[in-house]
Amino acid sequence: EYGIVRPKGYNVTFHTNPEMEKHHFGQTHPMKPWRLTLSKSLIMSYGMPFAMDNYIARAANFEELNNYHTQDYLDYLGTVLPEPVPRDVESANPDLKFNLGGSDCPLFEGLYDYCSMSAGGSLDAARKVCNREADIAISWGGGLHHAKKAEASGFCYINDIVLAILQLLRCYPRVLYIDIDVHHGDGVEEAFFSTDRVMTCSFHKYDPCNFFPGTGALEDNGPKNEMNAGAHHAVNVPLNDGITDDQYAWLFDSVIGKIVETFRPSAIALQCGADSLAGDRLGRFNLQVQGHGQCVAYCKKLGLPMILFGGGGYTPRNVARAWSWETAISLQCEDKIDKTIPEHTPWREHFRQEELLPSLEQILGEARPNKNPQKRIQEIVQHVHEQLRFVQH
Ligand code: ZLM
Ligand code: CA
Ligand code: ZN
Repeated sequence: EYGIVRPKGYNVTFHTNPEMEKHHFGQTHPMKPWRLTLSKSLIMSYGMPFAMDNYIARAANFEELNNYHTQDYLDYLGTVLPEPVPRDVESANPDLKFNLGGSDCPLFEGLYDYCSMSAGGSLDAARKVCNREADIAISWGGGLHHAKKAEASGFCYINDIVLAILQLLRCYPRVLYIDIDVHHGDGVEEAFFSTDRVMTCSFHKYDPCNFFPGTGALEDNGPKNEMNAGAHHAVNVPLNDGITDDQYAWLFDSVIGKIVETFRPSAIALQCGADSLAGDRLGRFNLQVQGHGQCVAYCKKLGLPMILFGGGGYTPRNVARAWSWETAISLQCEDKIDKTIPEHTPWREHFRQEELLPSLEQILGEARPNKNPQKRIQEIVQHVHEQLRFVQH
């Protein structure tokens, strides 16, 4: 009814698993898998599924997870059971194995299934991009960028992004990883630290003592040893509270433009964490749906095969707005959709009391004061351009 048609000349695949969305990290934990249900239903209410190939993501198997994660970590993850009484305080559980069972990475019912479904969606997406069956493949249930080889971290247990990039590397010589989540993409940076086949670039709030995970300084650009192939192949864009759409777009275009020129990626993996939006429960930035989506639009214009991953995002209605808008950008139907949330959707019903005419673009939450002086933004671009003089492919 919205007349969303398949984009001419290319294909989008969409990978979700409704089973994944039913899992709970705990009553007040900020990570709410049902934000995926909200996003999916908004995307459906716009009729977007008619214009793409929709797949139910299968669960990744042990062998696939073992392509990055260690056997002993996976064995433990697969057998450990939740505590009968949930514990909220780390001090109550001093010997956390593999960083599991604290308040950030709690043990919950069906944890292993949740992790393997998230990874399965991202692996399916990577295979579609490898087979050239997808120009853009979307895995909003993935993007769990903090998980380490043998450790859970920051709400992430299995690094679906690393697994998907390893798959892309089987068919593409060089992959560019871009991370617009408000947190530093430390797990992905670490996994590809010593290779020149993957360049990682994270934009994040940086305040080593007060903001998780505390890594990702401007000067952290990979191994310091020039003989290591990974030298200069990690780009970090540390930011302060309140960055706006205009500043972010200028930074993004300057940094990614230069990376594409020097690194010459053959495929892109873009983590679209929605906690960089204004009004996020954990985030600190001032991005609007428009500014967040600009990053997706910029990458799409490069015309390279691409995977879009989810990630953070702790104000579920805003997450649904951003990921719906970015699905529309992928389908090139931004101009065809009505910015007023469709009336007959479970989504509209859900929020009727709060917003009379909820709009796709108008996000919830107060603006934060901008603590990013223009001079600092220019310094960052200057540093990145100097760093990239060492990169030539
Ligand atoms: N405490 N409950 C982003 C991952 C961010 C580490 C400080 C826990 C929280 C947070 C958990 C219900 C991504 C840290 C925080 C309080 C040690 C973080 C449980 C509230 C709650 O109410 C909460 C009891 C919890 C956790 C806040 N944790 C906020 N920030 C970060 C991890 C993940 O978006 O990048 C990708 C998906 N952790 O700051 C502490 C140091 C644990
Ligand atoms: Ca980031
Ligand atoms: Zn985050």
